[in-house]
Parts: sequence; C-alpha cells; structure tokens
Amino acid sequence: MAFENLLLERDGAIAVVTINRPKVLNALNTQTLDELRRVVLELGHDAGVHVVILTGAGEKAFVAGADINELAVQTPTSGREHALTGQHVLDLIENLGKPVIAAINGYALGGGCELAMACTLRLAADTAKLGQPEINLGIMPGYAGSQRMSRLVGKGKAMELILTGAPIGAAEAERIGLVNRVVPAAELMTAARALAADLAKNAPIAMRYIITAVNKGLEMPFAEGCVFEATLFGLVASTDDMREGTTAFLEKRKPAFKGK
Ligand code: CO8
Repeated sequence: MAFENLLLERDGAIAVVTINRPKVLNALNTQTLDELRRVVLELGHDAGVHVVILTGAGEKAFVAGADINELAVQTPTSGREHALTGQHVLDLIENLGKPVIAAINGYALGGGCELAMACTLRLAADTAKLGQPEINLGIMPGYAGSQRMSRLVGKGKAMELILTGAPIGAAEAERIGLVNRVVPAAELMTAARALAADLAKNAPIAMRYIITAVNKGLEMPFAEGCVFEATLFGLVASTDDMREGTTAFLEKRKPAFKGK
C-alpha cells in the first residue's frame, strides 16, 4: 500500500509507522489522517504484526497538531465532520487489539497529543513537549482530547492543560501519567523497539483481550466490567496459547506462543 505522508517499516512482528511531514512538524492534514486510517486497518488485519510503533519524522516533532491551514478555512459542517473523522481514526488505534506504542520524539500538541493518548503506551524523549494549545487558536480539542485527557490524568490536570494551552515537558508528563516513561532522545527508538520486542513475545489473543477489557471496562459500571472480564477470561482459557503458557511454566521452559 503506497502512502505519501507515512513511512511504514516491518521488522518481524513489529511495524513502525512514521508520520512524515517534517516541514510542517508532521501536522495532520486530511490526507495524512486518511492514510493513518488505512495503515491502521492494514496492520490490524495482518496476523504477522503483533505490535505497532507510531512516531514522527525528524527530530523536532511527533505531531504538532491538526494542520492549521485546514482549520483556518473550516465551516461548522466541515469542522464537525473533520472532528468525527479524527475521532474515528483514533478509536481504530485505541481498539486495534495490538499494542500501539507512541514514540514521542518532540512536540505532541493538539491533535498530536490526542493521537499519542489514543495509543496503548507512550514513551517520550526527554526533549518532548506535550499539550493541548487549541485554546490559543480560539478552538478546543476535537479528536477526543477533552475525553481521553481527563481519563488519563484526572479532571483537574485535564482542565489545567486544556484551558491554559500551556505545553508541559516530558518529565512533568510522566509525573502526571500522561506518558509511561521518559528516555534520552537519542535512545527513544531503541527503547520503543525493545519494549515492542518484549510485547511481541506475548500471546496475541491475551493481549487483544487485555486491551479490550481495559478500554471497554472504563466505559462500564465496575460490576459489569468484571463480568465482561470473566467472559474474556473464559475465551482466553480456550486458546492453545493458554495451554502452552501454563505447560511451559510447569515444565520450567519459555513459552512459544502461536496466536491460536
Ligand atoms: N499546522 C500547520 N503547520 C504547522 C503546524 C500545524 N499544527 N505546526 C507547525 N507548523 C508549521 C509552521 O507553520 C512552520 O511552517 P513554515 O516553515 O512554512 O513557517 C513549520 O511548521 C515549522 O514551525 P515553526 O516555525 O512554528 O517552528 P517553531 O520551532 O518556531 O515552533 C511550535 C514549534 C511551538 C510547535 C509551533 O510550530 C506551533 O505552535 N505550532 C502549532 C501548534 C498547535 O497549535 N497545535 C494545535 C493545532 S489545533 C489541533 O490540533 C486541533 C485538533 C482537533 C481538530 C478537530 C477537527 C476540527
């Protein structure tokens, strides 16, 4: 599949997707969003891919937001459609059923921060800056940032970040739970690939159900979430990988999972 604004690299069970518009700090225009949608669907259907890494081209930015050239000329109708499209693409990422690691190599602002929040895990370079600066443009988050931010960092910090528009550094982002881990910029991709390689050894069906249980469970009352978890647990107990994992433990060897 050919992409104009994305690079796609496969390395065994790991796929690396790089948003590649460095001249505009990898801003998400309509075409890039559509390419993201297509690549996510493709990787979701590819049984050989177990983990995805998402990053930005160049050393300055992960994604500096939605493309402001397009925002500047939007109408109420096109703005709503654009927001819904972005939300849909980010939903696909969040619910891909395979871990998606955001390797945040610089600015993750506005739609870029929203994109990172839709990923399963976030590693940030120590030089990264994250924030929701939409308020400075007289607008507000539109790719579900107002919803995911409060779920990740709590209501108080979400209000502060979105209302002030002030970006925060990687260390502060780690402190409040906006990113999982900060690493030196030069080591970001090595760390992301190492984490991806660790995850890629896991049983794919178990990972899929864990992601589903956490994502869907957050939208359910606790008791219903527990019943949902038990049902997925029952399903995972039917897999060859469950037998392999438990047998390997008892035989004191490493398991070899097959995704069945
Ligand atoms: N869109 C378009 N172009 C951009 C963007 C962007 N988001 N960000 C940077 N660029 C361009 C600049 O215009 C500049 O282009 P040129 O070289 O032609 O002048 C180039 O990238 C380099 O940027 P700077 O010269 O500004 O680089 P600096 O190092 O001086 O500054 C910053 C870096 C601080 C990241 C600065 O570029 C900046 O503030 N960018 C905008 C950040 C922002 O406001 N992002 C939020 C956008 S709104 C959004 O994401 C809403 C999402 C939800 C939409 C819902 C649907 C409607």
